[in-house]
Amino acid sequence: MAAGILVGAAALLVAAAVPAHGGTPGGGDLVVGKESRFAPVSKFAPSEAVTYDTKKVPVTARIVVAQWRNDHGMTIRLKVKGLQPHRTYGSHVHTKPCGTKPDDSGPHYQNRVDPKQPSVDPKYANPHNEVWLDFTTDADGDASVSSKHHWWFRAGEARSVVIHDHKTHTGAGHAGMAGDRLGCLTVPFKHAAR
Ligand SMILES: [Cu+2]
Repeated sequence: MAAGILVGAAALLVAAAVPAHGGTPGGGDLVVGKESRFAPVSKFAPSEAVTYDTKKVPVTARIVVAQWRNDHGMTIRLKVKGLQPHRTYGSHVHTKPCGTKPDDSGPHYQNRVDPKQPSVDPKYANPHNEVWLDFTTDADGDASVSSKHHWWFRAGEARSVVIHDHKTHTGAGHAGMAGDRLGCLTVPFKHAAR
């Protein structure tokens, strides 16, 4: 019974994340929609979202990630519910699936890959060459953010969305850094325009 209620609530979230009548961010076709409730590492199953800090990303919180294909390329949207209120978090698309350790999700996905890793060069570590989804929550701890790109992911190289402790830095030497990895959702992003 509890599971049924959960499924119902989850369906509502996806409906909220995916506007009806094609009113998508940038328009186009929804190609990926994934949602989950955060689970602590001790109960983490690879299909779920994981929290590494149950104070800043409570197990009651939810996450929805969607990817659209559209005329200009793709749009990625992140929605969260029930995080800490009035708080700014950093967030990005990462290259590996979530795991029991925060670093398991690997570095950020980059369209043009910085030959020097870890990448802290603003020429590569910026919101146009990577997918940044930083957000600030409202009084309920909810937020929604989207990011548009004129390129598509390479096959198998975009695997998760990570939530970080603070807003993403942009300056030379620390561009792309956003503090501790607080939570993560493994997402089966699509890699080709067709
Ligand atoms: Cu990140």
